[in-house]
Amino acid sequence: MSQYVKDLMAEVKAKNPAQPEFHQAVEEVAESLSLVLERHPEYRTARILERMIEPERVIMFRVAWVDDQGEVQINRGYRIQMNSAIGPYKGGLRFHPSVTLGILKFLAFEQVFKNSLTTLPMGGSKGGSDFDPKGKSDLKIMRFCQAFMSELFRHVGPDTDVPAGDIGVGGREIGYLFGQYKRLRNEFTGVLTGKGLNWGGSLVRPEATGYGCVYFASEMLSTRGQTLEGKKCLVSGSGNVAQYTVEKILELGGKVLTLSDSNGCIYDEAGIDKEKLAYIMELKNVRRGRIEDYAGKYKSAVYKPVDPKLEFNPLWDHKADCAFPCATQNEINEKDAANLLKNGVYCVTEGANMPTTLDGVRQFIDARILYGPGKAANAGGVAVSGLEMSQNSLRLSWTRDEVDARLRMIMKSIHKTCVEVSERFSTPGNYVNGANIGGFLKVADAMMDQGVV
Ligand code: NDP
Ligand code: 2IT
Repeated sequence: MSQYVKDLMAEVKAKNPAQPEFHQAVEEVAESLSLVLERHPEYRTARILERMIEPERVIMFRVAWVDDQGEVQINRGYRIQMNSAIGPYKGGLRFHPSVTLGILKFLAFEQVFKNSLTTLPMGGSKGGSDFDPKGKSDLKIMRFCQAFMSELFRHVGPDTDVPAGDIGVGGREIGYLFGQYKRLRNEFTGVLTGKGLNWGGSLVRPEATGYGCVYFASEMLSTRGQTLEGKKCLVSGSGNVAQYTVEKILELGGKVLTLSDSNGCIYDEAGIDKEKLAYIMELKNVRRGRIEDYAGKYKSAVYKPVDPKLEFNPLWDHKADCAFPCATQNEINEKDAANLLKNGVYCVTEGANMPTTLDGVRQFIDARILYGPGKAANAGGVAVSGLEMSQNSLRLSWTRDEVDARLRMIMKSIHKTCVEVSERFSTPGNYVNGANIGGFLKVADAMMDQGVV
């Protein structure tokens, strides 16, 4: 670690105590950027990175609401407007009990680089709440969303900040949030993305993160003359990103062996085929059930509940070629990374944001496997959100094929940027440096042009 990175990290930790995920995200980026800052002292003089780690604005608010039993509930709401150098703030909302300021700051920081990589004009933000939607009735969810938007509406808008979904926020929540925004503003505008298809949403947005992630994996494999055909794949999670990752892997001829949720994971040696995926989609999106039920229905599958005493996740301990972490941050630790490598996995493509710890990342890089970090590999979701914004502005909608073709082109272009930038500044094939530096340069140059703000 260079002295510059050491000093920066000491300051970040002192200034932002108890935000370990934010420290982790900054450290990974700062290590990559030390390569650029040596060659471009002008960025250091202008203190670009120091400015980028300080959010432009943090909004934190009380969300008080009455549940369907008439009880008063209080949650905390947030929006972190991180950087608007290249466009209006853009990023998802997460509803999960683990949400804290530090988690959302790491996500907003990652979003700035990711959005820059998409080639579209979007700044970076993230928001959400410690509200837990699990097991709650539609009425409770609606009441919470309305209360949340009753404060958020003053801070967002189609040219200011455009939220979307993330963990715990899907089509249903976006609908309730949009309804409340429209009521308060008396305006029908593209203030959120991930909207329903008959009220301004874009085709392929629900599929975009998962599909994009698999397109990115295909691009990485093609550098070794390979495709996904016949590859054994481990996928984690079973929500939006995991489901469409599985769908696209199957379409390209791969075999999917695993899935998970926060209670446990399943391993299906016969493979999760299209019919089983349809069952999972119904289980998770309609009945909102648990992945454990899968093993009850399909006898070829084994279920393992989460065991807090285990130092590794058994999902990553199977022989395979490719891994797609699609659940949450830090789901691949040092031991999991070692297990993946031991089991022959040589292509890891991150659908989730920062699913690998710093130790895990270092192992993948040292082993020179194909490792696509989240800010590059999962950018397809926000990219199609950007396309939804364009369609809303034009007041027209593109066909499924048109949006999918643009998504493919964007993922190809992100891959190309990662490869070219890694060759220019570091070791060819180091997608971590490629994504961090590639995402940084566009934002840094815009900040240089716009003066000290
Ligand atoms: P969903 O809420 O649809 O699904 C999340 C999945 O991850 C569920 O299976 C959930 O299990 C599991 N999960 C969530 N938190 C934990 C936890 N603390 N421990 C174990 N498992 C957990 O969210 P998405 O699929 O949208 O998001 C998944 C990941 O992808 C996140 O990292 C998100 O930031 C990232 N992402 C999402 C994008 C999008 O467009 N939606 C775009 C880019 C990245 P359970 O059912 O038990 O809650
Ligand atoms: O992490 C992400 O990129 C998202 N949750 C999607 C953000 C968006 O604005 O579509």
